[in-house]
Amino acid sequence: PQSRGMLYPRESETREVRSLDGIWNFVRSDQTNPTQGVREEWYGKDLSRSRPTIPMPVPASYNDITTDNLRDHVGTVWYDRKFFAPRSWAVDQRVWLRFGSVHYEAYVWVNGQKVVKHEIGHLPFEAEVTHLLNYGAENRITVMCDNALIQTTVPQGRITELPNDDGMTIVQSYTFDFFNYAGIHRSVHLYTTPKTFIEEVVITTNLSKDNVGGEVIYSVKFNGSAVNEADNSLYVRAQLYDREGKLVANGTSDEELCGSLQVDNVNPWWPYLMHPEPGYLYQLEVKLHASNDDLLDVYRLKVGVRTLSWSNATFQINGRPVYFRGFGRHEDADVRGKGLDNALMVRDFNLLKWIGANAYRTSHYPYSEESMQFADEHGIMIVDECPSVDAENYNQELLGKHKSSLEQLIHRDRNHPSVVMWSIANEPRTREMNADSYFQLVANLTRSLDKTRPITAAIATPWTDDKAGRFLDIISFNRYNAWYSNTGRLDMVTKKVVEEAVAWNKHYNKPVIMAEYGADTLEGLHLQPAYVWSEEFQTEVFARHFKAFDILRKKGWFIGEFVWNFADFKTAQSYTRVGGNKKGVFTRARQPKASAHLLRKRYFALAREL
Ligand code: GCB
Repeated sequence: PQSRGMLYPRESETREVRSLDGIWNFVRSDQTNPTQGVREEWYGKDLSRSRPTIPMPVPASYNDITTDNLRDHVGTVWYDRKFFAPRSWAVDQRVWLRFGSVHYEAYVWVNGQKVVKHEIGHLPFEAEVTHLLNYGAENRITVMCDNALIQTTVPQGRITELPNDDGMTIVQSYTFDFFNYAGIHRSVHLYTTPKTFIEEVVITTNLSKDNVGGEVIYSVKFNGSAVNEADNSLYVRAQLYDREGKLVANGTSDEELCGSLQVDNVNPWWPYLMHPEPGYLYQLEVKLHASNDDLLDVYRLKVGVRTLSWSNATFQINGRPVYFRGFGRHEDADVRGKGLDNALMVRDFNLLKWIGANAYRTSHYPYSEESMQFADEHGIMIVDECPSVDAENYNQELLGKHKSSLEQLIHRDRNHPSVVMWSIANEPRTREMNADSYFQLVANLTRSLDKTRPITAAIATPWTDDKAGRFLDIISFNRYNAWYSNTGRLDMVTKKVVEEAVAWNKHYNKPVIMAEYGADTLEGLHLQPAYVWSEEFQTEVFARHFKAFDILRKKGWFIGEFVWNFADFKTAQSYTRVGGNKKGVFTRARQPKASAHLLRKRYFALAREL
């Protein structure tokens, strides 16, 4: 795993950022001959010289772009494009190539030279390319991407060879309930840093009891040698600016490049609707200096000052108990699949705010860095989930990758005030043999990487059989009363939800969240009395859950409700899915179903009350 570097690419007086987004050339490999491209060294020349290419947008999933069945392709695909490296970049600096995410596995070449390989989607990776570029000239970047999921990938899947009408074919299957979109999903950047540069910034924050005094603790790592050999005493100047751009604190680091800034009359970071000014962010300016005071590098990042605390009964932010009004979500849209789309992202946050939500879980994988920054700005709390979904058949290799995914996730997201909890898995098979030792190791690693946030996992195993909950700080459970169990029975919801939540709490003596509940709903289908798939039914299912939640809320330890799902989304084909999973409160085009209006009333009422 890459446990260093990876700061989000930002320009400054010492850094330049260039996007490589746009239309790339694309080739799908022959499914029965997946290693052909590597054997024939397609990365050695323009892809269009080895085969016919088609245009492919970056960022986007490739699956839904064409009119043939690229959607169900299994195995490798190839991308390439050309770009110029300006002459000015040749002098006295480094150049980095950074991918926001490629799903599932990526191999990258620049000018035919191997640069980096990365496995596990939804997470960024980068490599230095300073010595591979032709400056003042054209360069070529080639990416091979493999979407195959097997028993040792995160998430797991199975590849089988089956007879079809043409002979044999490769089939990808998986149990998780969202389409395995693939490709270059997020932006590709080239960026420069000085030779000696800021490689890592880690922020933690504190508040005095009365929330008036704030503290921003920073720790910086640099890479590269000091300017002259004898000079090993670099230092950092840190300056903190408020929203208006006024300097509110500044200081100089110790020789470990650590330090802390005190902020009087601090504006703490608060969740949406918990304070008149939610999502308050300061800007931290980090300047790396040589001992002769020469300015080496500058990096700026947004900082929210807040504290988290939790016990066996509550979860608190800045000393005030929080009740989560949220959603499970997906990065999913028509045509672009899981590709980063700013229009969609901004629309989604507008809808979250319209409906009064204060949180969502990044079910079932890390979401874009851009959306994490947006959540910071808008006071939306994030339950940050790693890409482990439906884990089973626990083995060492899987454990290693699962841990790596959490390490990479925490490394990427630890500075976001919006991230208030780590979710280490969704619906793992926790009754299986070895689930206890496996999750103990995963939870221990997570805690060793970040002690400032609690750990949860969304569990669907009945509490009587579960072997993972005892390693968590907060219990999240997923349950579909009146849908997967007692289908259609609206009269069998409220009591069951109350009973199950109480049982989880009794069993583990920890705070409890209902992390998923809901019903598939085809917008425009109206059936009275309520019948499954109708808007009436979804609305009734919600109303019955609200009754349960209101009973549970009085008990103190019940700390949140998350609807499944924010919006309709694409899944693999199955006879239970009509064009995908339709449990959205919004359609895939992001328009409200009837249930959205009911949920909005509830979320705003809860916000006023708490
Ligand atoms: C679940 C899963 C989620 C599914 C959902 C459903 O329990 O966590 O990924 O989409 O149920 O609708 O079946």
